[in-house]
Amino acid sequence: WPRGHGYLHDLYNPNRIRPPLKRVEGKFQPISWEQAYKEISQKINLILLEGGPESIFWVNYPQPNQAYALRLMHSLGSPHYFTHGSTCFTARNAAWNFTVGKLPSNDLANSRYIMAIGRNPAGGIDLGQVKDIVKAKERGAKVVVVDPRHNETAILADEWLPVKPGTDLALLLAMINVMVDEKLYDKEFVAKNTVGFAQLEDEIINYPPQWAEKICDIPAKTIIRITRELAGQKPHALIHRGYHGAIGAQYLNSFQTARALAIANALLGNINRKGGIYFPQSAELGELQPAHPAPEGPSSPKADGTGTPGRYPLGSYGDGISHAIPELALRGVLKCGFVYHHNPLRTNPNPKRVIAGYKKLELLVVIDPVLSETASIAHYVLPASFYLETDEAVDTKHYGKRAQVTIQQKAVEPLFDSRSGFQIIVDLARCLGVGRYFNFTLDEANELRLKPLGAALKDLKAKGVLPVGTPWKEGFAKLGTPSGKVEIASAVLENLGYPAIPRWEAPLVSPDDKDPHSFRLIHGKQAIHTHAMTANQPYLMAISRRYDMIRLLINRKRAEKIGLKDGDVAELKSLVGEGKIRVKLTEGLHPSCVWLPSGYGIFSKYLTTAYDQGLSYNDFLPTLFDPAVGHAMSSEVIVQVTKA
Ligand SMILES: Nc1nc2c(c(=O)[nH]1)N[C@H]1C(S)=C(S)[C@@H](COP(=O)(O)OP(=O)(O)OC[C@H]3O[C@@H](n4cnc5c(=O)[nH]c(N)nc54)[C@H](O)[C@@H]3O)O[C@H]1N2
Ligand SMILES: Nc1nc2c(c(=O)[nH]1)N[C@H]1C(S)=C(S)[C@@H](COP(=O)(O)OP(=O)(O)OC[C@H]3O[C@@H](n4cnc5c(=O)[nH]c(N)nc54)[C@H](O)[C@@H]3O)O[C@H]1N2
Ligand SMILES: [Mo]
Repeated sequence: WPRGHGYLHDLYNPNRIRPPLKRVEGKFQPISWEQAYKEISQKINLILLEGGPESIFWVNYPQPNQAYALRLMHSLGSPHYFTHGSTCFTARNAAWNFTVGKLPSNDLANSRYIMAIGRNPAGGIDLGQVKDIVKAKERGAKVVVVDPRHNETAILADEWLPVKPGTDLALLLAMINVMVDEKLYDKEFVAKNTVGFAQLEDEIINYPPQWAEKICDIPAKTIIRITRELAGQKPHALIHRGYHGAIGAQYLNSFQTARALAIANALLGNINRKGGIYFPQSAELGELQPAHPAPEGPSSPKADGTGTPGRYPLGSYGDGISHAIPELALRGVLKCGFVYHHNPLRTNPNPKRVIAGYKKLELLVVIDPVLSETASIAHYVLPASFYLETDEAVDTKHYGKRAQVTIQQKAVEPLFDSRSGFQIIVDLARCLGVGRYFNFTLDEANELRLKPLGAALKDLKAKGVLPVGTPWKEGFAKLGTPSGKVEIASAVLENLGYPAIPRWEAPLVSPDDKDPHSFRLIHGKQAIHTHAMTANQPYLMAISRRYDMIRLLINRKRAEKIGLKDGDVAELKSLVGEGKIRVKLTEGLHPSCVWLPSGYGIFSKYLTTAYDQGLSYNDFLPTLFDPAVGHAMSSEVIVQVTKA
């Protein structure tokens, strides 16, 4: 709710950019659209001669027009289209892909037992999921939350297990151990629909609950009891498939943790079952070709190493590793970039390094409604119209039981001189001499996208959202894995040199038990803010202040040991950053960590409401790449906490 209301008001945010801007000797000057396009394409033509098409990239938080951004890069011959994925979800996606072939959803409403491990739908909001959890509870379901912090979902839960951060893998391995040892798993499902169970039986004996207790801080008897309860409700029981926290992109062991989580679900026989984990109905949008032939595409691999054997074999080629962009820029591999609906200077790890990298670019074009941190160092800033002012490409939503097709339509005429993302992509293509790949209007493209779905553009425009395809049906069908079954043991992983069965792997770094000032720095969403982009919204910032939300959470006992009282200012130091922030003492946090809300720490001086309020976890985080997936490992950071 507040996020929707607050974001709505951003339409009139006084910090919005009016005309396109060009940076001249450190100062922004207005420039016309046509002049900006002309200068940008001239620079790109020079860069193309010098560095070839591979030196150009586009990075965005995907929007409905992402297919056109990719098409623009491909029409120039560049493989370098990136999303934010490596800072969000790539470890989780990779694990589900290797285990069941794709990312599933959770049938929360019909579940009898819900376990959420490092996933907080009431804070990292998904309102539909919160409603479904409440529905399940009203029908008598039990909800267990595993989180180092007593999060917003824990308020709805029957039980909170304060796990030691970075060690959920031990908990999950022990739960699997109990399921196998006590034969609590779904024998028929396992026999028919999985491969590798015998190997799991052999290896899982290494991980009894008594072993896990010492690592993850959850008592063995609790692990045994929870596992029995969960399995007692199978197949209408589930462990949430996860998003960002714990298994998304946080730890060295996030991929193994997500694999163990997927396998624990499969042992419950809940794959594509009511009240379990299910495969949402998909709706494939239509193609522009043959009416509008696709560009040939790039001939070189992605420079970040995704899709290249031996580099990041489990990485996502489609998303790329976007937080590698600054490194590739520093090495001169990337020379020119477009940043759209994304703010890597604030949302990537290690801002000093990110700034150095993005500043090294010969040309940086940022497309955003405001002067974000990234926009503030760009050569050109193109004012993107806000979603309320924009007609966009049709899109699909397929994480529910019925696929949906959606359309974004403007509610008001664009304010100032802003343009839609789609328009900007088409304009850029024209100026760069690849306009032939964009010889269509938005409506024509939308008609083609809708064609195979049997929905008419006219109806979609009237309704905004239409259900398409067939409704979900319960039951196991052949999966997209090599065996067509759930891969408890994965031969592909083994061939790539990774364990076929999840194996215990410690986090990359751990706090020093003997040092009272040493903590792991973890983070999470607050329900009223979106990433770093809503801190500048005056109403939302007013809520943050009124409810005193810009604070570092610290375990009460540990705070007292280092002389910190509630409301004191603490100083935080890591290998790469330092900063000061007021602390809030709590019993609701595991003693080994401190917890920072992820929405603050804005340092663009153009964002006048949010500027210099609070800190961001990225300030403390070194530039890291998980060796298999390439994700940012955003909680592998130790900070020294002292009274300021
Ligand atoms: N500090 C911090 N870092 C994070 C996170 C965090 O919460 N805090 N979360 C992590 C996760 S889970 C994710 S998914 C990523 C997200 O990473 P980002 O996508 O970089 O995050 P946002 O803060 O949402 O930045 C979005 C940018 O889009 C702009 N924008 C907003 N509306 C529009 C629009 O209509 N059109 C255009 N063109 N631009 C628009 C905003 O002004 C802002 O500059 O960050 C990761 N890193
Ligand atoms: N309000 C709000 N909602 C959002 C977003 C937003 O920016 N703001 N962004 C959307 C996006 S892009 C995303 S990715 C999702 C993210 O949704 P979630 O993944 O649910 O959100 P997070 O807050 O990143 O992480 C969830 C929880 O993981 C906990 N955690 C941290 N470390 C560990 C650990 O080692 N083990 C365990 N078990 N828990 C741990 C944190 O304390 C936190 O409560 O939210 C989406 N919804
Ligand atoms: Mo995310």
